[in-house]
Amino acid sequence: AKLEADLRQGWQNKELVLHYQPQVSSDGQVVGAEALMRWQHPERGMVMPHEFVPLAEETGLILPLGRWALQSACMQLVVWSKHPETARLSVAVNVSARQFHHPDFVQEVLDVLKYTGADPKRLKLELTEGLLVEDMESTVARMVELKQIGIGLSLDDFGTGYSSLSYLKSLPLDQLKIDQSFIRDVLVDANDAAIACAIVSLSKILGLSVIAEGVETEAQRAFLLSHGCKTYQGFLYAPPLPAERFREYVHERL
Ligand code: G
Ligand code: G
Ligand code: MN
Ligand code: NA
Repeated sequence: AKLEADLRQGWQNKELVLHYQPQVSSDGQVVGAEALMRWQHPERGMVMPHEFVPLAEETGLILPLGRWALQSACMQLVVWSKHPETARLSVAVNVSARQFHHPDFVQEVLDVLKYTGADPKRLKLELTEGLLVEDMESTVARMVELKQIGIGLSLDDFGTGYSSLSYLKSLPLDQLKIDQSFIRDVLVDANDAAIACAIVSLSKILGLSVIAEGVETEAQRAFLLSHGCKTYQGFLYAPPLPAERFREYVHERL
């Protein structure tokens, strides 16, 4: 209850910030970023999402927080669009089940795009498997609406949820995101390696792009590349960075 009151207060005091973690292609180019929320609490310090996102989901605070994250990320896209070095970057925003299934979600996305002037083609939404198995028919309809706006859809934490091949086939996705739990030991655990490779193959069969998250070493990256995964996110490149640091990072890599 204390944390909930603090979060409401922190939200009103504008203590929430978005950090951006680079997504990098096999030729070393930064192609985009995942936007990740942090809460800069005056006494607690930097509070990470696993400490407050579940609470925000339970209490419904995730609705205003999620809308704010979407809007901030879209404003960042507009800033990036004005500089040639960053104009081609995409941004991926995490979306909770409660947000996605809210009746006003699509309209809110449209409002944010209109208000910010962001290019929907540079915006990706990260959805989780759990969110998609709920009422398949209306979920697919909603995804189709988002796709028609031009937004990309990425399936986050892939492999950890209810992955069934039959439902994957019927979802209008653009990307699978290999969960970091399969990447961590990909070089030493044959099962993790097999799963990671299977996800890459599956993405090819389904005509989707694929990104590996939690890539920490050059050897992991080389293994993934040799198995056809050509986009990476993880500490090998950079942790989630404040917007200003992210901009510097992109400049340093040019
Ligand atoms: O940055 P970190 O690895 O601590 O983030 C952990 C998780 O918190 C992410 O994988 C994501 O599921 C969740 N998260 C971070 N930012 C957001 C956000 O803006 N919205 C939602 N719904 N979840 C987020
Ligand atoms: O959206 P998702 O729940 O997948 O959020 C990704 C989380 O993983 C973020 O909280 C981010 O800080 C964390 N993360 C990003 N890269 C790495 C990495 O290379 N290693 C580890 N252990 N965690 C990472
Ligand atoms: Mn994510
Ligand atoms: Na993830």
